[in-house]
Amino acid sequence: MTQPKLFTPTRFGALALSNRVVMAPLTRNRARPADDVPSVLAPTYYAQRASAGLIVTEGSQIVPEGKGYAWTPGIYSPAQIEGWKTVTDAVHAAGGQIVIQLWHVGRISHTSLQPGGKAPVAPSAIQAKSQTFDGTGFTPVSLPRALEADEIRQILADFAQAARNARAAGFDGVEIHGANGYLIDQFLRDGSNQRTDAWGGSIENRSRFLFEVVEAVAGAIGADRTGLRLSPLSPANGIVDSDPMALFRHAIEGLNRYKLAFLHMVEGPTGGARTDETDAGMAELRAVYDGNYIANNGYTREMAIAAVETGAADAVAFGRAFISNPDLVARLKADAPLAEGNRATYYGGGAEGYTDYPTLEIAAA
Ligand code: 8OZ
Repeated sequence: MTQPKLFTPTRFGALALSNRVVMAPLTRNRARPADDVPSVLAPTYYAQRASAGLIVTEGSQIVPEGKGYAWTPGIYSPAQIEGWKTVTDAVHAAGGQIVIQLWHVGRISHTSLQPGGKAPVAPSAIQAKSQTFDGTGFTPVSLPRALEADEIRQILADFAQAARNARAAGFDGVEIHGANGYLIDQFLRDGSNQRTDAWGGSIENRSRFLFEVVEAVAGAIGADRTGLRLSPLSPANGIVDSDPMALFRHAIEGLNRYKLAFLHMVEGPTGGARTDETDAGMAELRAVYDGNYIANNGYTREMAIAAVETGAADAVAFGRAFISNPDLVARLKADAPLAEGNRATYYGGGAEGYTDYPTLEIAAA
C-alpha cells in the first residue's frame, strides 16, 4: 500500500515540510520569569518534536503589553532573540522547520502582568468574560482601555519588528495569532469592537486590523514565510460576534489576495468537541480559501489521513498529542498507540511533563 498523503512532503511558500503533520502552538508557561526569555529546556523540547512537518511555537508576545499570562516568552528583546536562536538551531539540527507564533493578547490580560500595572489595551473598553493565570492562580481578566489610533499604528509596526526579530532568531517564518479571542480576534468581532473610527463598525472596518497586521508582517519578511491562525466559530476567551459566518467569509476572501504560506484553522470550539453545526460552517468557510490550509482541532489519525487525502486540508495540526508524544509522526505512521498527557504539567514547571515524555522506542526499551 502506498503511504497516506499525510506523511508525504509539501511546500508552503518558502517552508519545506517533510510531512503534513504540524505541531500546533501550545502555551507551556516555562519562560524565564525575569525577562520572558524561552526556557533553557525549550531547545530540547522543540528538537524532540522536530519530526513534525512544521512546528508552530507557543504564542510569544510581540511587546510587553501583549502578554496575558505568567511565564510566556517574548520576541521583542535581544535576550529573547538569543534564547530563541538556541531553539531554532536545535530544531534545524534535528531536521525540522519552525515558525514562531506572534501574539498580542489585547484585553485577555491582568494589570499585574502589564508594564507599570496599567490596564491592558483593546479595541474598546469592554471586559472579557474570561480568566487568566497570573502566576499564583486564575483571576478574571482586567477591564481594558481602548487603543488610540496612533497606538494601533504602533502595534502594526511592532508586529513587523517581531517578524524581523523572528528571522534574526533563525525562524523559518511566523504564524500570526489571529485566533482564540486575542487582540486580532477582538478587532474582528462586534462583541469586543465598538469603535466608531476606521477600525470599527462594519465587517469591512472590523477586518481592517487583521489585514493591516498581515500586510505589516508579510511586508517585513515575505508572505511566503507568513502564516495566520484563525478560529471563526470558537467562543474562546469570551469572544462574541453577531454574525461570524458573514464576518469570516469576508475576512477569508480578503486573505486570498496575500498568498500567505498558510492559513491555520481552529475548526469549531478551541480544544472542544466537534459538532455537526460547526463542521458545516467550517466546510463553507474552508471552501472560500484558495491557499495552503492547515486544519486543527480534535483530529484523530483517521480523520487527518482522510482530510489530506481528499484535499479538505493540506496539513493537519495536532496540539495535545504532541505534548505527550514527541515522536507523534512515527506513531501515526505506524498506527501505534498514543501516550496520554498529564494536564497537571501542561502549564508551568520544569522538565516534568515537558521534556521527559519518551518516544515509542525508548518506552519499549
Ligand atoms: C492555553 C492557555 C493559555 C493560552 C490560545 C495562547 O488559546 C492560547 C492559550 C492556550 O491560543
